[in-house]
Parts: sequence; C-alpha cells; structure tokens
Amino acid sequence: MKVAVVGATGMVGEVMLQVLAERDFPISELLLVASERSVGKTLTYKGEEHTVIGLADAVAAQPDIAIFSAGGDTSLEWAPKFAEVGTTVIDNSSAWRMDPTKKLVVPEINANELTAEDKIIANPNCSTIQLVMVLDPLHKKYGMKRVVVSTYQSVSGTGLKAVQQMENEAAGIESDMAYPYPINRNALPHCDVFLENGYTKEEMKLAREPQKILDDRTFSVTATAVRIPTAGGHSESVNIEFLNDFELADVRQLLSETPGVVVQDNTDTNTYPMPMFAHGKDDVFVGRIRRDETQPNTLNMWIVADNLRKGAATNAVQIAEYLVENKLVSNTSEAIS
Ligand code: A2P
Ligand code: 11C
Repeated sequence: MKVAVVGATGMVGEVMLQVLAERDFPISELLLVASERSVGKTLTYKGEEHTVIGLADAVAAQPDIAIFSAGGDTSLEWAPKFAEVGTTVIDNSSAWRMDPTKKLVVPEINANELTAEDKIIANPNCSTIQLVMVLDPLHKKYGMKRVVVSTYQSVSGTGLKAVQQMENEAAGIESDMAYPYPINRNALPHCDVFLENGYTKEEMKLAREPQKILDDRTFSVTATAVRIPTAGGHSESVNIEFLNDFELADVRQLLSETPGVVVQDNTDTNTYPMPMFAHGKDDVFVGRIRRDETQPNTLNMWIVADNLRKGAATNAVQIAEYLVENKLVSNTSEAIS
C-alpha cells in the first residue's frame, strides 16, 4: 500500500507512525505530510528517514490510503481532494463524524459497515472510542436506556502545547498557556469549545457519536468532560441504566471475553484501571464494576484507555487493516514491507 500520514509531525501523527511500524502494516511507499512549516524536515520510520511533504504533493502522489490527524479544517479542505484521486481517507478529526454520508467506525463494533465506496471514513473521538468499546457488548446483552459519563481527560488530548504547559507549571517555569487557567494541580470542566446549549463540543461528541457507532438512537448519553493534569490516558466514570437486569459476575465475564477490553477489577488487591498504566497500550481497561444501589438495572464503572493509541492512532490503523484484509481499498503497488 502507498500510505500517506497527514499530520505526521503532530502528537497523534507520531503515535500513528509507531503503531503502523509495530503492527507491520504493509507499506510500499510512505508519504509523511504536514503543513508548509514542516516541509523539508525529516522523520524516521522503521529506521529510515523520510522528508516531510506538503498536501498538494501528497494528493499528486495518489496514495491508496491517507490517515489524517491534522485538525478539522485541513480534513474538510483536503480529504475530498484525496478521495477524488481514489485515495481512501481515514480521518481522525471531528470534521466528518456526524456527516450522514460518512461512516464512523470502531473496528471491533461496526467495521462490517465499510464498503469500497467509502472514500472518507471517520475515526471517532478518543473519549467516545473507549466508552463504546465497553458499552457495545453490554447494550447487546442488557439493552441500554441511559448513560451518564464524566471524563477525566489527559492533556495529551489537547496537543503538545498543553503537555508543555503542564510540565512547565510542575517545574515552576513560565510557559505559553494552552488553557485559560493553570492545569497543574487543577481540574478544568472545559474540554474543547463551549456551545450554545451550555455543553462543550467534547461533551456533545460523547452524547452523539455512540448512537451512530452502535446504530441505535433508543438510548441516550449525557456527559461532563473534565481536563486533569495527567498525560497517559483518558479516564471515565460511567453510570449505565439498562432495560434488563444483570448479574455482576456475568458483566465481568462478558467484558473479559470482549476483544480489546481488559477487566481490572479486584478491590481486595486495589486493582483498577489507571491512566499511568494504560499509557502505551492498545486495550481499553475497565474496573470498579458495581451495582448502582439507588435504582434498578443500573451499573457504575471506570474506563481508562490511552487516548493517543486506541483513542486515535490504533483505531485508525485498525480501520486501515480491515480495508486491506477485506480488499476494500485499491492497491496500486505491490507491498514490499
Ligand atoms: P505542522 O507540524 O507542520 O504544524 P498537533 O495536533 O500535535 O498540534 O499536530 C497537528 C498536525 O497537523 C501537525 O503534523 C501539523 O503540521 C499538521 N497540520 C496543522 N495544520 C496543517 C495544515 N494546514 N496543513 C497540513 N498539516 C497541518
Ligand atoms: C480531547 N478528545 O482530549 C479530544 C481530542 O475531536 O478528535 C481530540 C479532539 C477530536 O480534548
């Protein structure tokens, strides 16, 4: 496959390259793409140096697959241009997610919706992906009615400037502010921009994307998204009301049999998921599974995942793998590695 990584110099782009290499994705030619500011810089992939190119040159090269993580505006403008030359775009921004003509895919859940005609495929928001990985099997078995989620999100979700703000504040060094307030030793109930309804855009992604991915509008999700001074991954406190009752042992069993989900749940040994230990891993970790004693058929749990891996890069690469395995993408060149 001729593969373009758009946004290769960014935080997600860097993890994207790691994940492509680790999973030995079949690449015959790799195009590393970023803004004009970065054109000419070199990046290393599998020990080989590659020169960063601009978007126009990347379109002209007609890659088979382009994985985008360069922000919504870049995706809105450039994804259609790649699609026009036959490239299949997997887009990590929020630009196309709720477009009814585009699929929103978590491979473990709905990759089977994909066809060769899908030229722009949306990767869900990081906090959505880890949530639906756990909701999907439970919904199939018990039928969800309502989900209340509160997030504890890593600064890496905002980007490098935010990671630097946190590190500089911790070290007592003045720095540029990615947030309107200090983040170190703080918690900001503010992820992404505020909307007219009083929610943030991040909260509305959590409310809407799960219905599209699970292809079901009969359940509802309400969210509060909070930024905290962690770097390893996003955490979520989740309350789920079901139509049907459950046994806790069955819930644990079901989740432990779900591919991509790992149950870490033993209060006797202080075993529960934490972002420090989810960091660098592709799985979604779930624990603190307990009955909500205030109303019937309701569960509480805690879900953690590395937002740059399963929340972004790994999910996108898994979509690319599915396309290749199922011959849903044109292959203009023989794979050599
Ligand atoms: P660049 O490094 O040249 O600015 P992050 O989310 O970590 O800030 O990364 C964003 C990524 O998207 C970077 O690789 C960045 O490239 C890229 N990017 C941002 N704006 C554009 C643009 N207008 N065209 C192409 N790439 C862009
Ligand atoms: C965050 N979820 O942690 C964001 C980052 O819609 O893809 C990714 C934003 C998006 O703030």
